Amino acid sequence: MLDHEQVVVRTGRRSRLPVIVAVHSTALGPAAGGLRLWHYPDWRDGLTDALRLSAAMTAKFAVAGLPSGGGKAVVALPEGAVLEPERRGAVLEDVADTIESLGGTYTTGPDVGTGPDDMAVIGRTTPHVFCRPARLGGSGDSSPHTARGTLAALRAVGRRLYGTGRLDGRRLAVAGLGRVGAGLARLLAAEGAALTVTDVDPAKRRIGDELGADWAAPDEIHAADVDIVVPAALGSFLTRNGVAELRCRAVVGPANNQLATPDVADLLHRRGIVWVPDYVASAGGVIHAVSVEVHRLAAEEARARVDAIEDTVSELLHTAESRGRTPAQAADELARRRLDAASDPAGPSAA
Ligand code: PPY
Repeated sequence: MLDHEQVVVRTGRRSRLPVIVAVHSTALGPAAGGLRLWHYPDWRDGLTDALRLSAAMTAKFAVAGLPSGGGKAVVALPEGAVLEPERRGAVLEDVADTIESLGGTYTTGPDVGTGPDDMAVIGRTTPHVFCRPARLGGSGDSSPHTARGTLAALRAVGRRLYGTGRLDGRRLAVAGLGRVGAGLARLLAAEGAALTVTDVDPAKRRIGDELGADWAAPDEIHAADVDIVVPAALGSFLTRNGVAELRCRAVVGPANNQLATPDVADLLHRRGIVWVPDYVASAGGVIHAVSVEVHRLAAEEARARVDAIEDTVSELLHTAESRGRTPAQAADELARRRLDAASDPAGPSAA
């Protein structure tokens, strides 16, 4: 069964590339979610990604308590394809046309492979775009806020496991040094955490050196001897086999779609490893963008909403424990309750 409200797949008029927009749910409000410009073996893999990522956005907003729905856009690039600036512009205009044709049902934003400058290009065609550079009236790069929100989630887990939200002296392994991962690693290093880091791009080693971090191989970092593993790269970081090799007490990070299969959440729980659902830990970016651009909050108030991820995670961990649930189940149930309340003809109640 298709549980998405709308999925658009088009060949871009200019780029001839597959442009995919998945609107999972608008039950809580107009859908939002980033544009992923990434390589896939087949465009259908991009479609699968868009379907999963947009559903995660619905849950992300529901748990964050924001009146937005879940969507995602994917442009599936063939493996090895390199987009020169002109072609990139054509791709972005194709995406912008598709978004504009949806009339506000879906607003895009940055995701893997895109950033504020790309949002500026899209903004020339459609107003339905978040995170344009500040000089153009947008809220700018969302990645520092995603990093900050993940730090808040880490504090909640630290408090739960070690009785303090301070992370100095804790050992953390950060897998992925893209915009969010590197930003988060910097925040953690500044606080005095001992870091092990990696990235598929060996050039990122420089960042690790700068932070005094150990370097691990990308396919081994999950098994690092640390307190908390932080997935900050592409999805499916946690596989069934990988869970057996973990030596940490918690896995908390900003990457979307961390679990290769949903049952991995139960395996983690059985091993006594705390897993904070990715869509909870990674919500800082959208929380900031929507708070500033839709709700017109001042920077300080938007930051406070991002920091409130710490309370959300604390409550989820508490609920999970008191009801004998995994944090994943507790978060899914909270999202479900809020979505059901919004679709209830009697009107939303305080779910
Ligand atoms: C995500 O949180 O996964 C996103 O899609 C990023 C994002 C950030 C800001 C606005 C819209 C989407």
